[in-house]
Amino acid sequence: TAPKSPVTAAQFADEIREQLTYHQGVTVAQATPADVYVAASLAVRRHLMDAWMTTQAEMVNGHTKAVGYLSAEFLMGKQLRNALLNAGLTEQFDEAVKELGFDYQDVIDAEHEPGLGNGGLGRLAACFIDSLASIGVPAFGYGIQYQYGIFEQEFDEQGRQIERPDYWLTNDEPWGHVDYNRSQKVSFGGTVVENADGTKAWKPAWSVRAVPVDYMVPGYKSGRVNTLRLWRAKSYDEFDLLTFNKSEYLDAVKPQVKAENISKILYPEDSTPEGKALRLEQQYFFVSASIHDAIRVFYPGQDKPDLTTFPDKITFQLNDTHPVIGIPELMRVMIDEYGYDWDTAWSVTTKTFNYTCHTLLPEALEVWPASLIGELLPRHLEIIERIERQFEAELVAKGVDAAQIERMKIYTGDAVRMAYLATYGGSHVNGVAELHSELLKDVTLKDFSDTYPDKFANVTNGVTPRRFVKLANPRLSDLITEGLGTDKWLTDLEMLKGLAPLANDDEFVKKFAAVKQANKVDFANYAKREYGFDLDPNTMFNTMVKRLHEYKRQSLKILALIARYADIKSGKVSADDVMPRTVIFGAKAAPGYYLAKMTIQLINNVARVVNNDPDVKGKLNVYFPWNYNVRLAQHLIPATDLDEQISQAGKEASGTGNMKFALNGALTVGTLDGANVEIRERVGAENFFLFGMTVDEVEAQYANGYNPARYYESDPRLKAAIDMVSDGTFSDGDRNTYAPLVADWLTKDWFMTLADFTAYAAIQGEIEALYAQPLEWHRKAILNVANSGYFSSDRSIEDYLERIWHTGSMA
Ligand code: DL6
Repeated sequence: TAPKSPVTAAQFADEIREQLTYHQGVTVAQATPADVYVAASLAVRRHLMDAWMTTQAEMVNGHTKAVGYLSAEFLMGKQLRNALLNAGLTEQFDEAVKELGFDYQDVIDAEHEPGLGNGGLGRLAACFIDSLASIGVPAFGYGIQYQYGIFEQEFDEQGRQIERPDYWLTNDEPWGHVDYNRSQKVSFGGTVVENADGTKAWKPAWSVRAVPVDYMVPGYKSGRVNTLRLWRAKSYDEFDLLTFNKSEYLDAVKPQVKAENISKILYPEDSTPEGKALRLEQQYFFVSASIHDAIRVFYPGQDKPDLTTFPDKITFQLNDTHPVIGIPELMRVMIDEYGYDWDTAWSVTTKTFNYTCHTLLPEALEVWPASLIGELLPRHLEIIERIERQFEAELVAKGVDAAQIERMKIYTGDAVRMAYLATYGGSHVNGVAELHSELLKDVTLKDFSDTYPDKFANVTNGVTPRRFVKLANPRLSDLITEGLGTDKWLTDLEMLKGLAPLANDDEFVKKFAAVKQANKVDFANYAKREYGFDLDPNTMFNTMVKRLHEYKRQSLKILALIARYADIKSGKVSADDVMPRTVIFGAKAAPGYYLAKMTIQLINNVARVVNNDPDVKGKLNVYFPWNYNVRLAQHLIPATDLDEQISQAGKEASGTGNMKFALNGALTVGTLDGANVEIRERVGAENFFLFGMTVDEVEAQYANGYNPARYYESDPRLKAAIDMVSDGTFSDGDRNTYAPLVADWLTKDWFMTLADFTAYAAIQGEIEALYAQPLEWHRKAILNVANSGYFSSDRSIEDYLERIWHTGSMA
């Protein structure tokens, strides 16, 4: 059931007017699109309010355990259209806005996207809370309300990435309710003292106030509205009047700055000790506040709650290692604040937490210096030490040999390995795709899986079809509904299988092709409006969007593209024989990641040179819209013909872009990595362009001493492409600009871009031959859509419920 709300368009227009008048104090005539956006958002919130309150009450009083999704990132995307969809008010809004004299698009565009995540991990968290609410599982998302989310990306004249702060909270933000009355105190530093009775007490040196900012998470047609609670750091000593009156203005606000820095920015640069400290402060800040909040919520008004029942009230999912400090924190809370003994606290803690690992890169598994933890959280370090002693004793009792025990140390004396702490301190550990979960067991956490095999599980990621099909691709949604004769697929995505027979129905295939073409025209218009690009919708749209990282291998794509350009320039291939392609990149590089930023510069300059070269005009075009974000994804994915998922096998934990593209009818060129493996299995090997080395082949190459120069020497097209990067073609004749990148390719190439080049270049012929037969291409694209229902985040959540959380929906 949808939340009881629907009103007529005229009534909804009145509600918007009412908000404009009584909340904002402007008339319709005075209002700007941004005013209407705020008023409409507040009006939708009102419609969801009853369901929100009921959901919260039933969560506390009901018999279903709740889920607390602890995540340093929630990359939500814009809220208004999603809230309208889930409140059943989309059409009313469209008409109401028109009636008020505004352009629908202007109002939607007035919303500033909250960029509270870096990429896949944060967007997954957002998909998961959408699915939890849509399935009707009581849940909290717990995270941080960063004042500045991921940076806004710009490119300078030389094509280099410039990072600017993202002022997303500068204007009215109608979605978050700042609840000062439910704040929590979070403390840091100081010392640990021993009480007369031998118990320990932490005497912290400083504290901050964690203020919750609550966001509604409306389910689609579930009648449930869950909560995303993002913590904002405030100071208890906002302002020192005495200091100020001595004209020491900056000193007067120092405590305020120190406190507010905690929630200032997503992922502060952590190459310095100060940066590391701030990261740990952030992690502890939101986790401590969330644990205390859950106790407040589930044991209302109780001074002496029976916390042995805590794991029956809530299960905390640790989204990567960022919230793992929650394990010693719950121990501390139970022992020091509520007087439980160690064993009881340990039993509750291990039952409460579970851990999802999202990486295979060793450097992405956080390891904190023990000295830092000792300084910021001295009591926690003591608890971690004791966990280590208990752990080692347990391993000895299990007969684990000394060398393995040494390898498995959570606390080495110098450092604390958060992934190991999470694995030992929780009930389950899961990877995010089948291959990833296998590699976790066989490589990354092998010692742990050998010792605790029952802890390990897989839950393959998923994406929400509401945002990434229904909202992003209304034409395809309508066609699916027409093809299936129902719109129930939006909550039961496996129903898409019913489209498979239609891949043989030429009429349906033509309609499908028309949808794609219309989406491409839309994107071309959008790209013109937003970026000034001139995209030709009659070319193949070939997209690679994701974070810029060496393992994802944007280099492979750009080298293949340069090779194609060189073929045409040298006359080896006649431009007339080239199938026209528009290549679209989207990617942000971490501000301190030198080679990634240089790759961005290279892509931009290849785009500049190629797009201005009359020899390839209309045949090869390259565009790099800056500031890739959820909004751009929603425009670009539905318009894409060919999607690139070309990471080195064994490096991408899952990928979720791959799922969004398949669901929107793009074909994928990809390696056997992450969830590509499962996508290919499901959509059919014949409907997926596979190339490149397998995990085993990659490992064999490492073992034999990988030599990239060998590939450079043996493939003339690769050599020509790399030489073109070196010879200044893409740097106005300067041979030094990309020297570090070229040197890395030729001497190191850790992710084996060069080794996979020949296979990648070869498969382009197959791709183009198929694209030359539109009906056949679109048949395969339909089969991708039809067989991707498994990749709904609703299915991922069902898997978590069954394999990890052991709870269900309230419905
Ligand atoms: O699980 C969500 C997402 C996966 O789809 C990506 O494959 C994976 O790279 C990403 N992981 C992270 C964590 N850090 N690293 N590296 O962002 O998670």
